[in-house]
Parts: sequence; structure tokens; C-alpha cells
Amino acid sequence: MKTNNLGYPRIGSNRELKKASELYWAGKIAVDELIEAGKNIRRQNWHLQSEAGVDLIPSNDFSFYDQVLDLTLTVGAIPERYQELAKTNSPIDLYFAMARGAQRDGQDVVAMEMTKWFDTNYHYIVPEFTKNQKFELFSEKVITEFKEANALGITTKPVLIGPISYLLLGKEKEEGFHRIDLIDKLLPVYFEIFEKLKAENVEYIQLDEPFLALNLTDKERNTFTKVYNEINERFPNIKIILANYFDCFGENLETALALPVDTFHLDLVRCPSQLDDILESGKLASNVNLSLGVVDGRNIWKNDFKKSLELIKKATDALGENRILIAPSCSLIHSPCDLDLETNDVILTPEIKQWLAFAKQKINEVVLLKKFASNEIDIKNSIDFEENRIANENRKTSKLIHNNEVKTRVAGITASDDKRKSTFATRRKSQIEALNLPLFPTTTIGSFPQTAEVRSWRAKFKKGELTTEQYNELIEKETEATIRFQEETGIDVLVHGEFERNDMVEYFGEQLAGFSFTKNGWVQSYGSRCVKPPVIYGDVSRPNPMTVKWSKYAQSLTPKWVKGMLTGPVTILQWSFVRNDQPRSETCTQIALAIRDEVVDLEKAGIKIIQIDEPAIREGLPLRKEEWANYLDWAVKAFRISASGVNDDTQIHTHMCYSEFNDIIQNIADMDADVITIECSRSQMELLDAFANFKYPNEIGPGVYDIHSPRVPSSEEMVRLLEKASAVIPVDQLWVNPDCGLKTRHWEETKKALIEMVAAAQEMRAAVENPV
Ligand code: THG
Ligand code: ZN
Repeated sequence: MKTNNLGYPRIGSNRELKKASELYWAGKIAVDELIEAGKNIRRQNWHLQSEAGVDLIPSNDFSFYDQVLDLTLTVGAIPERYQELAKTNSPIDLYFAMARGAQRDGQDVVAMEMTKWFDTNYHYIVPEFTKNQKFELFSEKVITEFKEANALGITTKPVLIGPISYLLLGKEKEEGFHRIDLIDKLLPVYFEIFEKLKAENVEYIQLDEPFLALNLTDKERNTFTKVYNEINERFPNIKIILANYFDCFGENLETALALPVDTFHLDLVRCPSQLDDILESGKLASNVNLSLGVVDGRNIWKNDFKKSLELIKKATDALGENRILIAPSCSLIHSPCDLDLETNDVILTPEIKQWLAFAKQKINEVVLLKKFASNEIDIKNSIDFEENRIANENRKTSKLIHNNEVKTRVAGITASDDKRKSTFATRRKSQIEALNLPLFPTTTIGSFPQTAEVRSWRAKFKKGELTTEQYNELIEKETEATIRFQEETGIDVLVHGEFERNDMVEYFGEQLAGFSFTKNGWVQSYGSRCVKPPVIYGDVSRPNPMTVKWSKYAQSLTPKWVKGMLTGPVTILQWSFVRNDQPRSETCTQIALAIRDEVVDLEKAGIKIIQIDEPAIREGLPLRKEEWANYLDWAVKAFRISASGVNDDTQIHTHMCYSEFNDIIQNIADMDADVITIECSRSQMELLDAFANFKYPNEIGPGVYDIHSPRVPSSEEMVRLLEKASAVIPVDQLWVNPDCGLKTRHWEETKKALIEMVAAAQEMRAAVENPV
């Protein structure tokens, strides 16, 4: 029996890589220092795993930005617009230019697109392919890192995204071909890599093919058969570990099991049933091994050793110990680094802390499980086993977790709780009367620039260097200035600016019962950007109003409407570590009720327009289509529960990011928000078409400019966009707003852009009132 790790967090347990990269981008450290920071992290990670007793230690799991972008460089799939930079820039600057955009001859070279990695909160850089795409071995990172570890005396298992998943992760930049057809051109580069690794005496190579967990076409499935047979024919002595994770093989199981590889890695956390399926199928070749992903790489709960050992025993009984590897379910990049760094008992109480395991602890769990399963350690005499049993027992029975009031309330939800009092048509009449807004009403998505100064106030407040009164006064001043700016600019529906908030999910989590936090539980979101997801450990409720004070304060400053700003239940769920002792849907419903209480309290406080953001509703979609309907059913219902406690004349807004909505537009309509604002400035027409073809029934604010760029758009550009929108959506359904929150922007560009935006709305109104 062996232990196998698929990938280790590369941000460094104190976010060393984030700090070094940002200093390098700011021109404050030299490239050597950045390279050195990367080297240190790799060395520490390898040593940590080696000392813990991991047999198959990954290499090439490190990345300065993203592992998909690394592979794009490896296979030389460099889009045309970077070709000049490729000639002049150092490799790492070319790499960062592709990730983040660059300037050349005073012109912007735009970054490659970024999108979510399966159903995680990690974003990867989307490969771009053309019909005549060429591939070549451009970067030897995977080979260099293997050698680097060798030099430290550590034999590693290089990790690469498999060729089929790599192509499927990308997108075609022109018509007339499917990216899977590029496989014959791509494969030779993989062979070249294998050849070089072979020369270094590599034993194992891990190829990640998570697309095996998705619904594939016959052609894609056949490509798997062809590709893996070819790899095996050419490199019969390299042991290929084919890693699938995040879901079951599903209907791809038979194809997968027929592939001539050394080992299949299974995610037994997401799909525990597939072990039985495989063992009972009789289709697993007698020389093939199984890597059992029993330790959850996507969540922070301590493993349940007893349960895992039962699964492992099933496999060893059937196949023998020699054919079994013990592993985390997926790469540990989705886990925070090290629970030992959580030393603040107030932030994370000892009772909750004992239930948790981060990446470093998960590595130990994998090693212990192997030792227990192979009888290297007798569980009867093991302190570790006993400690694990007690922690799991404690979590099952802890008073912290269960709140009968919450359970009774969820059980008592009735059919009317997820419905507004009247239909949209009726509500609309009341709202027109109550709100008295012009045509093309202008608004923003909620946040205004979070300047370094604002962030420094929060940091000082947390450190006790500012009193609550001092901090509140500073935030009030900033809020008032923002209200005045919006009034002067002529915006119709104002926001308070969210200066009191850090990350929105963290902000709400901090005020909800059933949530806990970490001091250092960072997980990479994209590039150097990280998030610190809250831990939902128990039944969720809202002991006190969370946002009412700030919304009420802002509303008291102005006769115009101030929109209340909340994060929706699905997004809070999606961006937190979620308890695994009840279905996600149950936790989501509890959050929905908590948000509903807040919505009702905002209404009581005189807030007539309330936005409940659901930017993560799309990414929460299950990987397999057959599970979509069930998810959408409870997710949409949760949103509706949160929004339905108010009167007809209170207007509910929602906001969504990322524009791939075509396939779920009916469900978005079913959310029945009075107004939806959406990110769409990157592919305006695509999105508008979707909403127009479908005849979206309620009001819509298609973002009229891209907030992700510092560029200030002109009012003419925005008018053109609004004209396009008016051609397909009735004008009395249209709102005018930026495409997302403004917190990452600077004030200067924000002010200019919003002035232009209001001018655009005025021009549109004038055109409707005085048609030519
Ligand atoms: N919150 C959470 N998840 C998210 C987003 C969010 N996932 C999707 C999207 N938005 C990801 N975007 C970002 C944008 C910025 C940052 C992280 C994710 C960011 N993080 C700070 C950093 O790394 O420096 C740390 C933030 C902090 O201090 O709390 O800037 O909005 N949950
Ligand atoms: Zn957004």
C-alpha cells in the first residue's frame, strides 16, 4: 500500500507567493527574488510531504499563477497577440502578460480570459485555440521541477493536466473546428515531455482528467481510448496515474476502466459509491491499481478514520493491499494550508478547531490511514486513532451545532414562503407608484472603491488601534461622501458603498450564528488573490440585524432611494466551507431564512429597494447535467425564500457575475427578482440575445461598462450599448448600471465613468421622449 498526494497548496502557508508576486508586479523586487520565493515554497512543500511519509509526492503542482496557464506555456499555445512579447520579454513576463494583460507600444494587450475551475472557487486561465493551432515544447517547467526535487533528494511524481481535459478546458477562437480535433497535434508534445522525463528515470506521471466526471460526447470518450492506448504503447514502462475528481465517472466508467493505465485515482468523497461499482463490475484489469481519495480535499473537516478504513478494507479485501493507494480526494490547493497556524482561540475555538484539518493535517491523515489499513499501526493502541474518534464523536453530539428553533423553522416552511404576495405585473404597478423612478433608472451594483485608507481603518480597528466609535465615524464620513457624490452625479438609486465590509461572504458569516472563521485559512482564488472562506459548522440563524444600521444611516442622508445590499443564500453557501453532516440544500435553506429576516428588517427600517446578490448561483451547478434540476430547484427556492417576506411595493434586485446564462435562463427568471443586474460588458450581444430570445419577464440592468478594467468608457459607447439593448428588450424594462461592484477600482476612474453613465441614461430618456 502506498500514499499518494495529488497536489499541495502553492501560495505558501503565510501567503509568501502572493506577497512576492505582488511586489514583483509593483517593480519592488527583482525577478530573482520572485523565482527564489517559488523555489522556497516548493522545497518546503516537498520536505513536508516527504517527512510526513508520502510515497508519491507531486511535482509541477507549483505555479506562479495557474496550472492551466503553465500547461499553455509548456505546449506553446501562445495566442497571436502575445507573439511579439514572446520575442522580447523574459518567459515569466510573457507568462504574467498572458495572465494579467500588458502594455505594448502604448496599446493594451488584453489578458487571457479567466473562468471557474469546475465547481470550485478557483479560477483558471482559459486556453485559446485556433483552427491551425500549433503546439511545441515551449516551457520545460515540468522537467525542471522534477530535477529540482531530485537534487533535493526527493523523488517526485510529475503532475500534468491530461491532454484531453486540457483541450476541453480551452475555447475555440474561430469557427470551423472543435478543439478536441487538435489532439493529434498536441499529443507529440506530451510524448516529448514523457521522453525527457523518462531520461530522468521518472517512475510515475499523474495525468489529471477531471472531464471524465462530466457528460462527454461519444467522440470525446473515443478520444480517451485512442490517446491512452497510444501513451501506453509508446511508454509502457511509465506508470500513468489517471486522476479523476469532483464527481463519479458516471457513464464514462466503462471507457475509463478499459484504459491501459497503472492506477485510477477516485474521488471517494464526492462519489463513494463508485468503489462498489468498480469492484463489482469485474472490469478492472488485474494489474491496475486504485488510488482511493478518501480525505476531502475540498473541505476542512477532519477525516472520519473509522469510515475511511471501512472503505479501504473493501478495496484491499477485493484487490489486495499492493494494489491500493491512499490519497486526498483531489489536489489540496482547495484547502487552506495549516491548521497549526490558527492559534487564536477567540477566532477559532478549541472545540471547533478539533473538528478540522487543513492541507498539512490532511497529509498526515492520508499517511495514518495507510498505516492503519496495512496494520503498520494497530488502531487499538493508537492515540491518533482515538483522538480522531473522539473529535468525530464530539462533532456529532456538540451543542454548538444543533439549534432546534432553526430546525423547526425549516421544517415549517410552506409553499407560500417562497412566493411574493403578488405576481410581478401587480408588484410592478405598486413599485412604479411607490418609487417614482425615471425611464432608464441609473444605479450601481453596491460597492464603491475600497481604498488603502478604508482598508487601513479596518485593520487598525481589528488590532484595537481604533475604537468602535472612531471606526464607525470614519466609515460614516466615507459613506456620506459617497452619497453626496451619487446625488451630485444624478444617480437615481443610491448605495451606501459597503465601506464597512471586507469580503462580502466573510462579512455576513461573521454576523450569523453557525459560522466560524480562521485567521490564516487562505485559499487561492486566482493568481495572487485569495479568499478566506468561513466555516459553516452548525445550524444557521441571524441573532441580530446585520446591515440595517448602515442602510438606515445612508437613507437618512438623502431623499433619494438607497438600495439595501445583501449576499444571497446560494452565494454564501458556495463560498464557505460547508458542513458535511447534512445536505447542502438544508444549510442553504437555513441561510435563506436568515437573509429573509434581514430583508424584512430592512423594509421595516424604510429601505424600499433591496438587492440580494447571487453571483455564485451559476458556479454551484453540479458537474453532471442529470443533477442540475435538483440543484436549481433548491437553489432558486432558497433565493425566493430570502426575497419573499416583503410587500409588493418593495423592489427586490439581484446581481449575477459571469455571463454564461443561456442554459439556466428559465431558472433565473424563476427567481422572480423584480430587477436583475448582470455582468455582460465582455460579450454584450451574446447575453442580450439570451435575455431577449427568452423574453425575460422582469426588469434588467445589463452592465453598460466593464468594471474589471481601469479604462473610462465614453457616454457614446454606453448609449450604443443601450440602443442595442433597447432593440431587443422593452425600454421600460431597462436599467443602467456598471456590470459589477466598484470596490477594486480607484475613485478617479469611478467618478468619471459614472458621470458618463448618467449622461448616457439622460440621452436615452431624451430619445424616447422626443423620437426623431
Ligand atoms: N468573495 C469570495 N469569493 C469570490 C469572490 C468574492 N469568488 C469569485 C470572485 N469574487 C473572486 N474574486 C476575488 C477578487 C478579489 C479577491 C479575491 C477573490 C481579493 N482577495 C484579497 C487578496 O487576496 O489580497 C484578500 C481579501 C481580504 O483581505 O479579505 O482581493 O468576492 N468569497
Ligand atoms: Zn458582479
